[in-house]
Amino acid sequence: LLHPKPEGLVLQYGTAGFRTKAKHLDHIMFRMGLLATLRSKQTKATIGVMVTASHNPEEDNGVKLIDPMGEMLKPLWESYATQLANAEQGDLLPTLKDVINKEAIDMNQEANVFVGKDTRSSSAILSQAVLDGVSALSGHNYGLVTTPQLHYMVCCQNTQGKYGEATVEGYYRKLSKAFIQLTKNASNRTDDQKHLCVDGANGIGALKVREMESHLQRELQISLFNDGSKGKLNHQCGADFVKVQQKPPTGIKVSPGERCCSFDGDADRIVYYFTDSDGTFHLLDGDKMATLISTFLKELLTQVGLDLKIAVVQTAYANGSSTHYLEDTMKVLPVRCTKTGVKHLHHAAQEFDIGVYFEANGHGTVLFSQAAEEKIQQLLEDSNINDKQKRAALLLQNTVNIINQTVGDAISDMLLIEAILAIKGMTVQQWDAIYRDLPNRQLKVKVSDRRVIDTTDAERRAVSPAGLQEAIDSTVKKYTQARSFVRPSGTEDVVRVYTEADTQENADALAHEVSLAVF
Ligand code: NG1
Ligand code: ZN
Repeated sequence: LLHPKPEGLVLQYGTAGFRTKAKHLDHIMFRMGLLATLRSKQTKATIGVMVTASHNPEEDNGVKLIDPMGEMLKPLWESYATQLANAEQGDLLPTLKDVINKEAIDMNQEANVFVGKDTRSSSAILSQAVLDGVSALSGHNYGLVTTPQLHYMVCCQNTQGKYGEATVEGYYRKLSKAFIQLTKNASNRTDDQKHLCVDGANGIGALKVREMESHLQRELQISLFNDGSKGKLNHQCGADFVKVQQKPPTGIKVSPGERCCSFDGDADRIVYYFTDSDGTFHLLDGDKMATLISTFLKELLTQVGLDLKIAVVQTAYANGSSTHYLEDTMKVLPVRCTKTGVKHLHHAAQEFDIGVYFEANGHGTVLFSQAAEEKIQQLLEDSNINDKQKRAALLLQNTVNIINQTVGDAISDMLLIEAILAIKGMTVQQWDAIYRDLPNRQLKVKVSDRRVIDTTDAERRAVSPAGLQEAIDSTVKKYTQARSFVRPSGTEDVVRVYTEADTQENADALAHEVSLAVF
């Protein structure tokens, strides 16, 4: 019997798909191959399966399915995934048949599944297990790719190339072309301004950034650290480490003031940072990126005179200063708050002409409605616009092209940020100074059952257990400029505590007090 399930093992398709120690995943991979085939037959489109555990340790692995337009799997199918994953060996066939019946799947329909993997040592054998499950007539194994590259290629395939060519080369060509066009608008850039330090987290992002570099015609000059040649994946490096520890990764040598960024293990997240001359570390996270990008887009829209509705989507983890800046200082920019998890942000962003969404941890992108893209195109064909408007319209068009709209993408976000800084003639220090982050703290608390905590208002308030929210409220009242919330993690067996306050000491003290209330 191929890929048997260890009896009694129960796993859940969560916000990050399935994720656990690699040794427990063989049967899951095989079954996700089967499910992807069914999803492909049902949608009559290509489906993606990505083998990765993102920012988690090298020993872990995981798997996520990608729907036809390159977006996350539909929630109903997430529940099929969980049912299929947990069916004991004898129940596997009936469970599959149940999905086929419920979804009225025509089993004669052709299927097509794209499979990709990250650089983990377990990924080769696990992606083979997926392929064993793909009984598709034409499955395609892309081998080593970043998560967003696979999302991109699934979308290209299902839009008959309208979004681009469904190859890694096609991805590099589309993004680099837009990048070169954008940076043409930046005059007199020095080599210093073109230089960027990248921490590849010893993962797939490092390999792919190397492949991409030759397409960039030295308009971006990258010093790559943690390229996988020595260090361990995500170990003391990568976007998650930098964000949570609020310090630079090991393995990176930079001078004070130098612009740096870190990818996570599958290159769908990115954070920027620099250390100033007195040694203070400055983190520019997803909120700072969302601010820079939305401000840039808003200015271009004003210049061309397009009336498009632009909004920023965040989660409760967004720094209060960023929300305050966008809503009050920028005035014009509405801000939405959703539950944690990219699918929620993506969904909310789709409600606007232009939706900029970022999680504070650096996962995010921009969505343009079809109407918005058409209006930008029409503008470019309009012979009545002046030179200034024409320039802005071209910038808008190339911005659309540089962005991977299917999902957050470290490489695409990096190119966009670099282009904006170049065009605005802005240093990383000036970008950082747009607003000052409120000191904050994130803690994990181990509890016997994290599911007793129920939340509402985009996870900003706890409705159960009784008394918890009242306890948090009265603690928060003792501090200045303070905010706090708790929620059960969707990816780890912990409760997360988040706090903000006027000083780091106070944010830490508040986090400690709130942890005790949870415990
Ligand atoms: P959980 O474990 O539910 O907090 C984490 C991240 C999410 C998202 C998911 C999926 C934080 C606080 N949470 O979710 O933003 O990235 O993992 O990978 O960073
Ligand atoms: Zn990731």
